[in-house]
Amino acid sequence: MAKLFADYVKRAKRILDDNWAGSSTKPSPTLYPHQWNWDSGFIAIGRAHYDTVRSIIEIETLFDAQWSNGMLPQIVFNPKELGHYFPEPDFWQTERSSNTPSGKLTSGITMPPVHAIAVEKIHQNARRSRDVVPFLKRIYPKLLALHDYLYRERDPEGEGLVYIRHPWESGIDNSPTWDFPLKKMAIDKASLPHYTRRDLKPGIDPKMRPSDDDYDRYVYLVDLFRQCDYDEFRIHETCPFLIQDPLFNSILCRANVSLSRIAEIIGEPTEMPQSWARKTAEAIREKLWHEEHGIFDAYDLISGQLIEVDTAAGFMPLYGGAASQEQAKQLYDRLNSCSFCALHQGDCFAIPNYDTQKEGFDRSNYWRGPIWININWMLAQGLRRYGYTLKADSLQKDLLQLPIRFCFYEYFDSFDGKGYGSENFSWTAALFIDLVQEFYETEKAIKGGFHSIKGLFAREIILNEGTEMPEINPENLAGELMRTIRMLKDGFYNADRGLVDYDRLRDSPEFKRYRILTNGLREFRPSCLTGRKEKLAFWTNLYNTIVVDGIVTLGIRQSVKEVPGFFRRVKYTIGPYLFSADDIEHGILRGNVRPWFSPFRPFGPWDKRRNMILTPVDPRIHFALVCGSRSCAPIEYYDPEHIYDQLEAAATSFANSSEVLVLPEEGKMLMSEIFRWYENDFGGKTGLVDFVFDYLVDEHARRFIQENYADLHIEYLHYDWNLNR
Ligand code: 2M8
Repeated sequence: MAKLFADYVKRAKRILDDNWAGSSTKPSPTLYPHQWNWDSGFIAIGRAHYDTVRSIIEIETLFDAQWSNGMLPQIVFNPKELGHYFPEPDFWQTERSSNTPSGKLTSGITMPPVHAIAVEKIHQNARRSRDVVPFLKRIYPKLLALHDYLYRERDPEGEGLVYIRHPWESGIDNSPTWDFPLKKMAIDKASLPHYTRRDLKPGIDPKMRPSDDDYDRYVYLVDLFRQCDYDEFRIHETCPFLIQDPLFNSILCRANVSLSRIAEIIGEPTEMPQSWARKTAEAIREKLWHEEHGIFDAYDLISGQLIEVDTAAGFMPLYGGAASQEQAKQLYDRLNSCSFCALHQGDCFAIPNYDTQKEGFDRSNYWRGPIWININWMLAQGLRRYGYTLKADSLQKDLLQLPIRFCFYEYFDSFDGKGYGSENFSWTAALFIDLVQEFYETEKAIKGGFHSIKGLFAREIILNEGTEMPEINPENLAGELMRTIRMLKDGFYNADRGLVDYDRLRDSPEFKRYRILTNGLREFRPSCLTGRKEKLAFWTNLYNTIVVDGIVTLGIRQSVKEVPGFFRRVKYTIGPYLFSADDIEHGILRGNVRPWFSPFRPFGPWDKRRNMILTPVDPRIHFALVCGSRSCAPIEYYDPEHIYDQLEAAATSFANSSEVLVLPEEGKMLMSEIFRWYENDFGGKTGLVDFVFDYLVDEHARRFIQENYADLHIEYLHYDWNLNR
C-alpha cells in the first residue's frame, strides 16, 4: 500500500522544483520572485529530507550575499526576475553601504536567523552525514559572523536581546504588534519617495495584505536607512522603530543551540554560541514577559515599554527554550484557549497569528490573524519540548490537514482553514514534507500490534498482594478507593497535557495509600456495587488505575510494550477472583466480547465473573479508558453521579481531536485505530460513522460525511503506544 500522504509529498516536492530558480528557491511563483532569507531556511529544512545537494546550495547561495559586517540580507535579488516586486535594488540603493557584497543585489535589512537550525537539519537528514561535514566547515564561520553581527550591531547595550529596525525584519510584516510603534512615527507623507506597490496582484485581495498606510511607513524606514548609508550606528541614533521581538530573539536563541552543535561536530569551540543562548534566554524570560497577560510581548526601545499586544509570536520562547517552566504553564493556558484555538475545539485549525478574541483580529488578513505553517511548525516543537505532547501531536496533525484540504497556500483562514495569499508557497510545501517525515517516523516507532504471542504465554503479575491491609470496612472500600483515585488524578495527572507524572506519583503518600487500599480489594465483593452508573464509574476508574499501577510497579519507561502482554498480565485479586486489565475492559465493560487480538472471550461459560458483565455496552467508554499511551484518552476521574456527562464530553473531545481527520479533498477519513479494533461496539462501520458524525463540530467535515455516507473511505491512524509520561 502506498504510504499515507505520498501523493501530497510528491505535490510538495513538485512545488519546490517549480519554484527552484537555479541556485535558490522562490518563496512563491507569483508574489515573491527572489530569494528570501528565512524562507530559504525553512525550504532547506524540507528539502533536507530528500535532496541534500539543493538544500546546501539554497543556504550557500544566501550566504554568498552576506554583507561584510555579517548581516544576512532579507532578500537576494535575482537579476533575471527584476521588475515584478517592490522594493527592488533601485529602491534599496544598498550600494551606499561599504558592507555590501560585490556582484550581489540585496535589500538592506535582515530576518529571523533560522539558518543554523536548517544547517543542523541538513546534517541530520543527509544519507551519509559525514559527506556534509565539509559544508558545515564552510558555512560555520558565516553563521557565526551572522550571530556576531546581531549581538554586536543590534544589541548595543549588551542585553542579550537584539532589535529589529523594520517590520519586514520580523517576517510577520503587518502583525498588530507593530501598529503602535508605526503609528507614532511622525512621517511627512508628502516627502516620501515615490513608489508603486507590486504586491496587489490580480487574485490577491488587498484586504488580505498590509494597508497603504503600512507601506508608507515601511518605505519611510527604507528611505531613512538609505540616508544613513546603512550605517548601523547612524540608524540606531535616528530610527524611530527599534524593537526587541520575542519571535526574532527566540529563533536566535534556538539557532545558537544548533550553532553550538555544529561547532561540536566540526571541532570548533562551543562556548560562544552557548553563552549567547543562555544570555538571550535569560533576557527574554526577564524583559519580555508580561505577567498579567501570561505571554511574551515585544519591547519598544523608543517608548521604553512592552507593546501589550499578544500574538502567536509571544509563544515562541517555547521554541527557543527560553521560557521558564512556570511561564510555559501560563503560556500553555493562554495558547490552549479559544483565543488561540483550544485542543479539541473542533471549529478551528492550528494556532492563529493573533488572539481571535481581540478587536483587531482578522481571520484572513496576512499576519493579523491567519494560520501560518512556519509559526505553527515551530510552536509544535516548542510545545513538545516543554512536555505538552498532546497539543503538539494534535497541532502537527492539523498542520498536515491544511495543505491537503486547502492546497499549499501561503496562509490559512483561522477558522475554516481556507487558503489565502500565494498558492504553491514554498515553505508550506517544505515544512509539510518535514511534518510528514516526522509523522512517518512516529508511525514506524509505534507500528505493530501490542498483543504479542510472547505476551500470551507470559506469567501474570498480581499487583495487590501486599501484606498491609486498609483499616476500613470492605463495604466502604469502593468509596475510599474512588476518593483516592481522584486524589491521584488531582495531584499527578495533567489532563491538559494528557500526561501522568509517574515519577512523582511513585513516591507519593497518595499512591502508597492507593496500594494499601488495593490490598483490601481481596476482601471486596463487587456485588455490593449498585446501579449502572456506580458500576461503570467503579470499573472505569479501576481500569485506569490498574494501568497506572502496572506502569509504576513494573518501572516502565518508554511504552507499555516493554512488558509483553501487559494488559493481560497485570491483575488485581478482587474477592475470590482475579481481574486483569483486559478482563475489566473486554469482560466487564465491553460485555464479555472476544477482543480483536484473542481467539477467546475473557470469561468462559462457567466463569462466575460473568455475573458482573455490564450490558449494553456504552461505546463511549473507549474515550475514557486510558492505556498509558499517547493515543488514548486523556486520563480523568469518573464520578458515578456525572459519569454520563463525562463520557459525553470525552466522546466529543475525541471525535474533534486529531485522532479523527476528515479530508474531503482526498475523499477520505482518517481515524484512530481504536475505531477499527472496536468497530462492533459502535454498531459496525455504519454505526461508527453515525457515532463520529453526531459528535463532529466542523461543518465542512459533516457535510463531506453526509454527501459520501454510502461509500465513505476510511483509513486508520496507527496507535501511538509511547507512554503518556
Ligand atoms: C512576506 O514579506 C515580504 C517582505 O519581506 C512582503 O510582504 O513582500 C512575509 O510573509 C515574510 O515573512 C516572508 O519571508 C516573505 C516571503 O515569503 O513575504
